[in-house]
Amino acid sequence: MRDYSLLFFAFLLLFTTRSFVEFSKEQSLAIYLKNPSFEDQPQDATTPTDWHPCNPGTTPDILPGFWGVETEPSEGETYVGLITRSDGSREAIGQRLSRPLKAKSCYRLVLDLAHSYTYAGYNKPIKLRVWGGSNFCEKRELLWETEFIENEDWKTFTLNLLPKKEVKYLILEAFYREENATRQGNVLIDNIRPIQICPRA
Ligand SMILES: [Ca+2]
Repeated sequence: MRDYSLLFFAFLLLFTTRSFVEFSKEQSLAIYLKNPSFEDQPQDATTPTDWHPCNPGTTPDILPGFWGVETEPSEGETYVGLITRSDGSREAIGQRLSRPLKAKSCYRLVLDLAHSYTYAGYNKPIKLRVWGGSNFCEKRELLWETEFIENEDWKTFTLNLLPKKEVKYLILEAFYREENATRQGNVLIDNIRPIQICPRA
Protein backbone atom coordinates (compact mmCIF):
# COMPACT_ATOMS: atom_id res chain seq x y z
CA MET A 1 0.00 0.00 0.00
CA ARG A 2 2.76 2.36 0.98
CA ASP A 3 4.60 1.68 -2.26
CA TYR A 4 1.53 2.64 -4.27
CA SER A 5 1.25 5.99 -2.46
CA LEU A 6 4.88 6.71 -3.20
CA LEU A 7 4.34 5.83 -6.81
CA PHE A 8 1.29 8.08 -6.95
CA PHE A 9 3.21 11.03 -5.49
CA ALA A 10 6.09 10.41 -7.84
CA PHE A 11 3.70 10.58 -10.79
CA LEU A 12 2.00 13.68 -9.40
CA LEU A 13 5.34 15.40 -8.95
CA LEU A 14 6.44 14.46 -12.46
CA PHE A 15 3.14 15.68 -13.91
CA THR A 16 3.08 19.06 -12.09
CA THR A 17 6.76 19.73 -12.81
CA ARG A 18 6.19 18.97 -16.46
CA SER A 19 3.11 21.23 -16.66
CA PHE A 20 5.04 24.00 -14.95
CA VAL A 21 7.96 23.66 -17.36
CA GLU A 22 5.55 23.66 -20.33
CA PHE A 23 3.78 26.73 -18.94
CA SER A 24 7.08 28.58 -18.35
CA LYS A 25 8.18 27.68 -21.86
CA GLU A 26 4.94 29.12 -23.30
CA GLN A 27 5.42 32.30 -21.29
CA SER A 28 9.06 32.73 -22.25
CA LEU A 29 8.12 32.33 -25.92
CA ALA A 30 5.85 35.38 -25.75
CA ILE A 31 7.05 38.53 -27.49
CA TYR A 32 6.29 41.87 -25.90
CA LEU A 33 5.65 45.44 -26.92
CA LYS A 34 6.27 48.31 -24.54
CA ASN A 35 3.15 50.15 -23.42
CA PRO A 36 0.84 47.73 -25.30
CA SER A 37 -2.24 49.36 -23.76
CA PHE A 38 -1.31 52.90 -24.90
CA GLU A 39 -1.36 54.26 -21.37
CA ASP A 40 -0.39 57.93 -21.15
CA GLN A 41 -1.77 61.37 -20.35
CA PRO A 42 -4.78 61.97 -22.66
CA GLN A 43 -3.60 64.47 -25.27
CA ASP A 44 -4.25 65.32 -28.90
CA ALA A 45 -1.48 65.10 -31.52
CA THR A 46 0.80 63.11 -29.20
CA THR A 47 2.35 59.67 -29.65
CA PRO A 48 1.88 57.44 -26.59
CA THR A 49 5.00 56.61 -24.53
CA ASP A 50 7.30 53.98 -26.10
CA TRP A 51 5.65 54.30 -29.54
CA HIS A 52 7.05 56.28 -32.47
CA PRO A 53 5.33 58.08 -35.35
CA CYS A 54 6.20 56.32 -38.64
CA ASN A 55 4.34 57.91 -41.58
CA PRO A 56 4.73 61.63 -42.35
CA GLY A 57 1.93 63.66 -40.71
CA THR A 58 1.41 61.12 -37.95
CA THR A 59 -0.07 62.95 -34.96
CA PRO A 60 -1.97 60.26 -33.05
CA ASP A 61 -4.31 61.12 -30.21
CA ILE A 62 -4.20 59.66 -26.71
CA LEU A 63 -7.88 59.26 -25.87
CA PRO A 64 -10.55 59.64 -24.58
CA GLY A 65 -11.25 63.33 -24.08
CA PHE A 66 -10.26 65.00 -27.37
CA TRP A 67 -11.96 65.67 -30.72
CA GLY A 68 -15.31 64.53 -29.32
CA VAL A 69 -14.14 60.97 -28.66
CA GLU A 70 -15.50 59.74 -25.35
CA THR A 71 -15.29 55.94 -25.84
CA GLU A 72 -14.17 54.29 -22.59
CA PRO A 73 -10.86 52.39 -22.84
CA SER A 74 -11.02 48.62 -23.16
CA GLU A 75 -8.09 48.33 -20.75
CA GLY A 76 -6.52 50.83 -18.35
CA GLU A 77 -7.14 54.57 -18.69
CA THR A 78 -6.29 55.45 -22.28
CA TYR A 79 -5.94 54.15 -25.85
CA VAL A 80 -4.70 55.51 -29.17
CA GLY A 81 -6.65 56.88 -32.14
CA LEU A 82 -5.17 56.84 -35.66
CA ILE A 83 -6.73 58.64 -38.63
CA THR A 84 -6.66 58.75 -42.43
CA ARG A 85 -7.06 62.14 -44.14
CA SER A 86 -8.56 63.51 -47.33
CA ASP A 87 -5.04 64.26 -48.63
CA GLY A 88 -4.37 60.51 -48.61
CA SER A 89 -2.09 60.59 -45.58
CA ARG A 90 -2.51 57.87 -42.98
CA GLU A 91 -1.14 57.74 -39.49
CA ALA A 92 1.20 54.93 -38.43
CA ILE A 93 3.04 54.17 -35.20
CA GLY A 94 5.60 51.51 -34.43
CA GLN A 95 8.24 50.13 -32.12
CA ARG A 96 10.86 47.42 -31.76
CA LEU A 97 9.68 44.04 -30.50
CA SER A 98 11.23 42.47 -27.39
CA ARG A 99 12.40 39.65 -29.66
CA PRO A 100 12.12 39.26 -33.44
CA LEU A 101 9.36 37.26 -35.10
CA LYS A 102 11.09 34.42 -36.89
CA ALA A 103 10.66 33.97 -40.63
CA LYS A 104 8.07 31.43 -41.75
CA SER A 105 6.62 31.05 -38.25
CA CYS A 106 3.08 31.85 -37.20
CA TYR A 107 2.49 34.40 -34.43
CA ARG A 108 -0.79 35.36 -32.85
CA LEU A 109 -1.43 39.06 -32.25
CA VAL A 110 -4.54 39.78 -30.16
CA LEU A 111 -5.76 43.36 -29.71
CA ASP A 112 -8.93 45.39 -29.21
CA LEU A 113 -10.23 47.69 -31.96
CA ALA A 114 -13.13 50.12 -32.18
CA HIS A 115 -14.42 53.02 -34.27
CA SER A 116 -15.69 56.44 -33.22
CA TYR A 117 -18.50 58.09 -35.19
CA THR A 118 -17.64 61.42 -33.52
CA TYR A 119 -13.98 62.17 -34.25
CA ALA A 120 -14.04 65.82 -35.33
CA GLY A 121 -15.04 65.00 -38.90
CA TYR A 122 -12.72 61.98 -39.24
CA ASN A 123 -15.74 59.80 -38.68
CA LYS A 124 -15.67 57.13 -41.38
CA PRO A 125 -14.71 53.52 -40.65
CA ILE A 126 -11.28 52.48 -41.88
CA LYS A 127 -8.98 49.46 -41.59
CA LEU A 128 -5.87 48.67 -39.60
CA ARG A 129 -2.72 47.38 -41.24
CA VAL A 130 0.09 45.63 -39.42
CA TRP A 131 3.54 45.86 -41.00
CA GLY A 132 6.82 44.17 -40.17
CA GLY A 133 10.34 45.38 -40.85
CA SER A 134 13.93 44.97 -39.79
CA ASN A 135 14.62 48.69 -39.35
CA PHE A 136 12.94 51.53 -37.51
CA CYS A 137 9.57 52.31 -39.16
CA GLU A 138 10.39 50.12 -42.16
CA LYS A 139 7.14 48.89 -43.77
CA ARG A 140 8.77 45.96 -45.52
CA GLU A 141 6.12 43.31 -45.25
CA LEU A 142 2.37 43.65 -44.84
CA LEU A 143 1.49 41.09 -42.17
CA TRP A 144 -2.22 41.78 -41.81
CA GLU A 145 -5.02 44.03 -43.02
CA THR A 146 -8.28 44.04 -41.07
CA GLU A 147 -11.77 44.46 -42.42
CA PHE A 148 -13.40 47.89 -41.97
CA ILE A 149 -13.65 48.47 -38.23
CA GLU A 150 -17.23 49.68 -37.73
CA ASN A 151 -17.95 48.59 -34.15
CA GLU A 152 -18.33 51.43 -31.65
CA ASP A 153 -17.86 49.02 -28.75
CA TRP A 154 -14.49 47.38 -28.40
CA LYS A 155 -14.10 44.08 -30.18
CA THR A 156 -11.18 41.68 -29.75
CA PHE A 157 -9.39 40.74 -32.97
CA THR A 158 -7.01 37.81 -33.38
CA LEU A 159 -4.49 38.24 -36.19
CA ASN A 160 -2.25 35.39 -37.30
CA LEU A 161 0.99 36.87 -38.59
CA LEU A 162 3.13 34.79 -40.96
CA PRO A 163 6.27 36.79 -41.73
CA LYS A 164 8.30 35.70 -44.75
CA LYS A 165 11.39 37.34 -43.30
CA GLU A 166 12.46 38.03 -39.71
CA VAL A 167 10.57 40.97 -38.19
CA LYS A 168 12.21 43.19 -35.57
CA TYR A 169 9.86 46.18 -35.75
CA LEU A 170 6.09 46.23 -35.81
CA ILE A 171 4.06 49.09 -37.31
CA LEU A 172 0.33 49.79 -36.93
CA GLU A 173 -1.14 51.87 -39.74
CA ALA A 174 -4.56 53.44 -40.28
CA PHE A 175 -5.61 52.46 -43.80
CA TYR A 176 -8.44 53.16 -46.22
CA ARG A 177 -7.37 51.83 -49.59
CA GLU A 178 -4.69 52.16 -52.23
CA GLU A 179 -4.77 54.45 -55.25
CA ASN A 180 -6.21 57.93 -55.18
CA ALA A 181 -9.30 57.23 -53.09
CA THR A 182 -9.20 58.92 -49.71
CA ARG A 183 -11.37 59.01 -46.64
CA GLN A 184 -11.48 60.92 -43.36
CA GLY A 185 -11.64 58.04 -40.94
CA ASN A 186 -10.41 56.69 -37.63
CA VAL A 187 -9.53 53.48 -35.86
CA LEU A 188 -9.12 53.14 -32.07
CA ILE A 189 -6.59 50.63 -30.67
CA ASP A 190 -6.14 49.28 -27.13
CA ASN A 191 -4.87 46.33 -25.11
CA ILE A 192 -2.40 44.49 -27.33
CA ARG A 193 -1.68 41.14 -25.64
CA PRO A 194 1.76 39.52 -25.55
CA ILE A 195 2.42 38.00 -28.97
CA GLN A 196 2.34 34.20 -28.85
CA ILE A 197 3.27 31.41 -31.23
CA CYS A 198 0.07 30.26 -32.97
CA PRO A 199 -1.48 27.29 -31.17
CA ARG A 200 -1.09 24.06 -33.12
CA ALA A 201 -4.26 22.99 -34.91
CA1 LIG B 1 -5.33 51.18 -22.54
